[in-house]
Amino acid sequence: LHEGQPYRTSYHFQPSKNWMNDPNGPMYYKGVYHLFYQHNPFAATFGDQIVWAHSVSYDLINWIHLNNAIEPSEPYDINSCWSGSATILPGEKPVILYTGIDENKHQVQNLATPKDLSDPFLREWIKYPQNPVITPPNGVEVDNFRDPSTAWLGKDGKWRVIIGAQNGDEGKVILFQSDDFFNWTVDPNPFYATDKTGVCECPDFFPVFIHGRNGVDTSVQNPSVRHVAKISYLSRQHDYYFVGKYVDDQELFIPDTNFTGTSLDLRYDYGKFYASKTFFDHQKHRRILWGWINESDSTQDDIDKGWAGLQSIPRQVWLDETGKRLIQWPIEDVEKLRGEQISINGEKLESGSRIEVSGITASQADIEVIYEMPELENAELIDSDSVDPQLLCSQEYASSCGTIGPFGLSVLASEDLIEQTEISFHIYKAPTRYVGLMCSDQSRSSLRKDLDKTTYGAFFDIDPRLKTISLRVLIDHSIVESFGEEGRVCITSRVYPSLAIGKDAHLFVFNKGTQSISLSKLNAWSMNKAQINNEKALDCS
Ligand code: DQQ
Repeated sequence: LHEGQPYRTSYHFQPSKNWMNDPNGPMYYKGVYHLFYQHNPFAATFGDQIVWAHSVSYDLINWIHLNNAIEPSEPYDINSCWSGSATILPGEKPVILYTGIDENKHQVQNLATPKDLSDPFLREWIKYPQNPVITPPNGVEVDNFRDPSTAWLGKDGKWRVIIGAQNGDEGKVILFQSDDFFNWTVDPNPFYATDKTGVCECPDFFPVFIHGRNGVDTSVQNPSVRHVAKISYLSRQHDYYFVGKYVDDQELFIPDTNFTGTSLDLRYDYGKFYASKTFFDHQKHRRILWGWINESDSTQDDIDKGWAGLQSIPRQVWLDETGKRLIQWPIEDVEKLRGEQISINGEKLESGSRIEVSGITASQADIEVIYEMPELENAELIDSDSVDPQLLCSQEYASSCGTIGPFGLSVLASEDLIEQTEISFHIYKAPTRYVGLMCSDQSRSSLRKDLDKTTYGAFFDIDPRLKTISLRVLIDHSIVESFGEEGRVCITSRVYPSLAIGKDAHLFVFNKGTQSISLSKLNAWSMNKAQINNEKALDCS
């Protein structure tokens, strides 16, 4: 299974071959989850004939790949069908809005609807004859106007949609309104704008409950919700989000914080995670987030291995108790894949200790660790507002070890640790509080050259009243998704070990700090393979 393809995953969404990038139009419709995605059917690299590929699922984990839903065919999308979203109109009628690269290479927005609503898989989609329904307005570059969001309905009965754009080096999110979803009028005031950021891609806008973990449907507006705006900045290759207040009768979104371009900005994920999109799962009352996880190897590697691009495990997202940031957690459905389990309870990790967790498939695993909150008073001092956490994590490895940390997991490790990806915590004392630093260190992930081995890091608040610090890591051959503090800090990375492959991958728990750390609980599971197949293959099986 993995001989010739040591980096293909066993339970992450990916097409059978070739290139994949953004998740498109994710939706739940009549018992079936749909994921469309940007796909190059002809090569393992991005191309000039990008289509909307289409897969369906009953649990967001096991998938059936169908035929492409939307392909370049008309003057308004002849040069590619780029990203967009789905909206469920009243009467349970799904509709897709997507960006077409037209015959003049302008970016225009087009409508498509299912050919047959009685087909549970909605295999075929029909393009609206009067496409495009939205063309670039004044003040927007015609080749930087794309990625319509899911639409929402205002109290005035008008639809709203936001679209990413650029004008000079100003990034803009433009709002359009419509009574009938066919005729759209531009709002002259940008919904959101930032200077010196370049184009805003894949904007998303959705409500979240102030209390609880349930998701909220996109059009809900009442005192029990706050709103989240998300932007993918091409110039940064990161997904940023802003929590704030939506004043709908003024079409005004007032974020709690503005984009600063520093590590103080809120990101869904502080590793590799881009062009993400949420949808409301009204079967289980969840807001679900998909993120495109690109490769960290070279283009030639992608051509040689014949594929490129993964999607993250879908995450449920909700507002944390402070109301200031989101919490993300792998959907519980992934736990169905858990196989044999190893547990370690009440172990003391002395300074310099390292324990191997053996007995599970360390290259395909789900790990949850709970550390007891250590004594904090002799934590090293730091001014976390003036230090870049990613830089600190990179120096971390180089510098001597600290007092409280780094402690954590070595994953996809060779037996002699010459290859390992280190997920760790380090606790510091800042002027007025304690801060945690979470690192995902790819610098020693592989002996192979010409890989992007960037180390990622992020700060998170430590509440000394809490008795524990938690870490969850999903490992799947060439992707490591780490969730710190029950999903308050997420870091995703791609690694391509040359030794720590398949059964030669090992898992260790370690403490390099001078202060011992108590491991209150560690559970590690082997993960079984998800069923992700082409429908055609299923037909003849
Ligand atoms: N990828 C799509 C664009 C979008 C970009 C093209 C974000 O629509 O802006 O594949 O990764």
